[in-house]
This record gives sequence, C-alpha cells and structure tokens, in this order.
Amino acid sequence: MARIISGITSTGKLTLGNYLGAINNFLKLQEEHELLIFVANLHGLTLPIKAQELRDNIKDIAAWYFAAGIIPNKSHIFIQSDVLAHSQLGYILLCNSYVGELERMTQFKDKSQKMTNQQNKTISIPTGILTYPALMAADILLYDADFVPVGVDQTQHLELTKTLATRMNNNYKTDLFKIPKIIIDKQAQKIMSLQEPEKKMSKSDTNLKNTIFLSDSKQEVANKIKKAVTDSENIIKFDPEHKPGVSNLLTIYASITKKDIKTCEQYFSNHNYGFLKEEVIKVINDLLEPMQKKHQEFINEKSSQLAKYLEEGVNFANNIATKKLNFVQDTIGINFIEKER
Ligand code: AQP
Repeated sequence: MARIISGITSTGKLTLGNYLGAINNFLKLQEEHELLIFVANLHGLTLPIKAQELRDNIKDIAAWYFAAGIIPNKSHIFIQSDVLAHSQLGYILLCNSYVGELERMTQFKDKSQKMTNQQNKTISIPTGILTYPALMAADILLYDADFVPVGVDQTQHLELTKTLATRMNNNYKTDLFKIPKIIIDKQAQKIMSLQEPEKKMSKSDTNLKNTIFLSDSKQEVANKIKKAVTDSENIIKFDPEHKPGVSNLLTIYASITKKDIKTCEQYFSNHNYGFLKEEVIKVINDLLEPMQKKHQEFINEKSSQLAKYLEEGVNFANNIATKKLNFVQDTIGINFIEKER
C-alpha cells in the first residue's frame, strides 16, 4: 500500500473539471492506497480573496470530498493550515531554493503575465505566486509520500520538489526526504472551458458560462451546455485540435459514463449536436444530483459530522508531519530546546 498525497486549492467553488480530473481519481486510489487529501487553503491565499469567501470555500470543498465518496477514517481529509508543519517546512524549503528556479516556473510566468496584461499598468505581483512551489514541496515531503497524482500542468512543480529534496539530502548528507514519484494519470481527462474550449475549465474563471460548478442546478447545467461553443460542421468527432468544443463535450460524456471516446463517437455518429448536448446534460445532472444532496447534508445537518471527519484527518496528518518536521529541524540545527531537554 503506497502513501498518496494530493490537494485542491480553495480559490473558488469546485468544478466538473476538479471532479473528473482529480476527485474521481481519488475514489479509485483509496481502494488500494493510503490517501491524505487536503484543502489547500494556504495556497488559496496566494491571490487576493475575502476572508468569508475563503472560509466558505474551505467547508464547501471538504464537504464535496465526502459527498463524492471519499471514505472517512480510511482516507484522511484535512485543512492544510491546521497542520502547522506545512508552513514551517515550506519556509525551510524556501530558504533552500533559488530565485532563478522559482522564476522559471511556467505557472508563475503565466499568472504574473496575466495580471500585468489585465491591469495594463505597473502592478505588484504577490510574492506568494512565486514561492508557491516551495510550499507545495513541503505539502508532499512532510508525508514521505510515495506518489503524487497530478495533472500535466503540475509536473514542473513536482520536478522542483524532487530537486529541493535531493539538494537537502545532499547538503545534510542524510536521507531527510523520500523522493516522490510522479503519477500523471493518463485516464484523468482535462475538461476544457465551455465558451473557450482551448483553455482549461477553472474555478476562478470570471466568465461563469465557461464552467460547470458541482453546485449548479439542473437548469444552470442545461443552459450552460446548450450555449457551449461547438462548430458549424454538425459532425460528432473527437478532434481536440480542429473541433475543441465538440471534443470537450465528448470527453465530459466519456468520463462520466466511463466509456472510451471511440465508443462514444460511434454512439453519436448518426446524431446532431442538439442530441449530443441533451445527452451530456443528462449524464452531468445524473452525476450531480445525488452528490449535491449529500453535500447539502454535510453543509447543514451533518456539519458536526464533517468537523469530526476533518479532526480525524488533521490528527492523522499531524502525527506524521510533526515527526518529520522535528527530524528536519534537528538535522538542520534549529531544534535547540527540544534537543537540550
Ligand atoms: N479542467 C480541469 N480538468 C481536469 N482536471 C482539473 N483540475 C482542475 N481543473 C481541471 C484538477 O483538479 C486538481 C486540483 O486543482 P487545484 O484547484 O489545486 O488547481 P488548478 O488545477 O489550478 O484548478 P483550477 O480549478 O483551475 O483552479 P484555479 O482557477 O484556482 O487556478 C488538480 O489535480 C487539477 O489537475
């Protein structure tokens, strides 16, 4: 049984992309492995967010994990900031990273570029989006994780995690950190924006028509899918380069029904886009309805149950993380009082 760690950032409401690309995969992994999954609320601070919104997002995301089928006490869900060792090890790793290697991260370049373009003037880029990968490295290295399941977009950050771990192991001539393996889940599909299918569906997208949220009503799902961009050919074929909108709808349909794309293409071969959209609306709503019911229960009447599950998660995580942090602090020479006792 391998130990696996992963998280979702609390920057907004969860999307169908988060479910099909991440949570769905956790459900499979928990059958055979030890899973630690956190709500990444410290990462959620890297861009400006109101306190109440962040608070709501944290509870909301935790509730979605359990509503989707994460098994409490078997898999361990916790809030990142509840385990202080994340920030503490994050700082140590930051001190062992170089400005150049952080500046080279494409996500930093993209996000800072986007901010500069949006505001079209000299602006201050928050330091958190530069230092984010050091905290992400801490999230992983604290738990001696065997595997980290990530989307392709995160591989560069994970390579940096491995670089920092190796650097510290070499500098201190000891096996401080286990070097994690990266699992790129080829099955985990990338779900694209409904109106701009060349870009990823994202929870922080300001155009709400681009995104199916897990909390969307049946009518909202129907409206968004009906308006989703396709093309004028009326041929249902999987071709992300030339037919990104239609391909995205096929991907959503295939992911939810757990069928392969070829089978779905054949199923839709004699039909028009209207039929494809109706079928996609149906499978999304069938997926969301029972999950939304459970989610509401965790937000309302089962709120204390949710808190108990999270408490179990944080205790489990803290136990591992504190030992690791102590070992690191001892090794690098900053655990003075603890050592002298
Ligand atoms: N559209 C997507 N398709 C497939 N997988 C996705 N994930 C996110 N969007 C899609 C996967 O969800 C996990 C958690 O992601 P995250 O919230 O930590 O960061 P993200 O990838 O940046 O997600 P968003 O929704 O795009 O957030 P914002 O808008 O805040 O940047 C990851 O495993 C990710 O691959």
